[in-house]
Amino acid sequence: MQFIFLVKKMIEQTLVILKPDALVRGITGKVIDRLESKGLKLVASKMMMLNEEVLKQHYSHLVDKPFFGGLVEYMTSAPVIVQVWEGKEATSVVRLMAGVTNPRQAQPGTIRGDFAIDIPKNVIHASENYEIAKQEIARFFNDSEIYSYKRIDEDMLYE
Ligand code: FUP
Repeated sequence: MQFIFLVKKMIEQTLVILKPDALVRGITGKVIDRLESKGLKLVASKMMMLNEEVLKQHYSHLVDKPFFGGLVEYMTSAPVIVQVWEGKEATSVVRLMAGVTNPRQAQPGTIRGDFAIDIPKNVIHASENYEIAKQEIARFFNDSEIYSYKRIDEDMLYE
């Protein structure tokens, strides 16, 4: 019983944004395929246009940076797909899979390392840590928009 509780505790939900360049370049499927193949579970997904107001909240740590205007321009240049992915330590797993901010420095094998070359056009947003993930998910989704289901391979994926 205690063991099951510990395993459940490590199951996290994290926020992903497939950014405008992912949609405009038609590579959303490739990114989603990687996350699904890893064993992560898509539990919420919606397409939307972002605006400056929500970006000021989402990127509050960057509002004073000289590049913020350009970041808003890029992030509002086309729709995005906002998603919640679930899995064991999902936040750090997705961050690792995304790669570092500057795609030229991102490792090959990461999403940014394989699909992008210049900031801010780095394909994907992934929550920085679990506390931030919870805030970001609440920013974009109501509880009723986040689904619960079992993947058919879940028993094989997890110890
Ligand atoms: P990350 O957590 O990797 O998405 O990185 P940040 O939160 O630091 O940055 C958010 C976004 O701002 C990046 F994805 C791209 C953009 N950015 C720039 O345009 N210039 C910079 O110098 C840093 C970030």
